[in-house]
Amino acid sequence: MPIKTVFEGKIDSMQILDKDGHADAALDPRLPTDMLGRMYRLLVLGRVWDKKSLALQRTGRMYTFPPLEGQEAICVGATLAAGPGDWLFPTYREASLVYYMRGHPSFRSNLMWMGLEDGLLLDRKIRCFPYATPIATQLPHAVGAAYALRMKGEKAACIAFCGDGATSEGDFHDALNFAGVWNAPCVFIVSNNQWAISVPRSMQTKSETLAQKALAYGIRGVQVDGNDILAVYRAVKEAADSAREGKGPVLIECVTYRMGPHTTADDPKKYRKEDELAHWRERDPIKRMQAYLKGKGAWSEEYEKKLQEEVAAFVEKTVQDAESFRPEPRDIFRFMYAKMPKDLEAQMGECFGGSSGDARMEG
Ligand SMILES: Cc1ncc(C[n+]2csc(CCOP(=O)(O)OP(=O)(O)O)c2C)c(N)n1
Repeated sequence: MPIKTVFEGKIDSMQILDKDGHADAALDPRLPTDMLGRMYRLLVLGRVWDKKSLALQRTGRMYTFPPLEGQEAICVGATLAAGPGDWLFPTYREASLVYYMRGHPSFRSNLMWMGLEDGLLLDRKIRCFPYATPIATQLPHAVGAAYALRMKGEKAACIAFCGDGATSEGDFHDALNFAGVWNAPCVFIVSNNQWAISVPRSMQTKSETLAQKALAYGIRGVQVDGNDILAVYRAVKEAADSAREGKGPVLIECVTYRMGPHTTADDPKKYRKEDELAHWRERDPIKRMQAYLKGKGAWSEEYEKKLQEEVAAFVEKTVQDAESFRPEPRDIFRFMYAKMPKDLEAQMGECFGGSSGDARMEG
């Protein structure tokens, strides 16, 4: 039998802004200055909020928290690229920033990390799913939701985030397979931050890229520089537009680096080298966007000073609002069921007197 090639795959990689903030003129989406300013503010806000949360955790005012430092460009770029009707499925790491960008009150995101369920009471209108801690479980949910959107005739896509470690989970592969077979309007964003807690990317898979995992499921895969917000924005916009048009799912691998610990319970000094961190610090997504803006005459020391002050005040207010929030004790009972069983209602009556009404998580 003659031998013939039955499949050949290739993965393209895109970078628009290099590490010094120089843009590739052919690829630059040439976004209006107000949009670039919005992007930059959100990147800075992400960093400032993250550092504040770390400080709160270290001083006992917040529980375990997963820092985002270094990965801000992915969720900011992707969320700005999403259409208003699209649904977003973040992980624990980018959830606060994604929810805020979609209209969830920022203090509620702080509540999430203060152990209060109230933080995850998301208004359906913002079209975001509550994040799930079990790795990769949001991916089949996103594909199911994408399929449902199409069945309902809504021209919208689902945009689901996961990490490099998640690509070793069965749920990741189930999701890609279903997305391919159903041609579901779903965009998968893999934030390849090089580490899954203490497990390096090299121990995760022998594949040269994570984007190529898409090819096995018959869907398009692309790699972008995840510290380059313009590349992320452009790739996600193109992918979501084409998914909405019925052209199928896309997987986007965003190459980045987790600059901080996995969570506040982790100490990365135990398993990774300082020079690795230094290499990535030079590729910081915020520094390069700042250099790009400066090159366009849209950044100055004065602008930065004002922005830092505004963002710091915003984050302070977010903390104050979260710390002055008082949860409703009855919610211990009310969050569990859509309709409260009689025995639970009786127990609640014993604790607080009176009757319950139904749970608050309706609609
Ligand atoms: C199903 C499952 N297995 C194990 C864990 C424990 N765990 C929490 S975070 C994590 C690493 C995830 O790494 P990655 O997907 O690369 O995302 P990152 O945390 O780097 O953003 C693991 C193994 C979990 N939460 N869920």
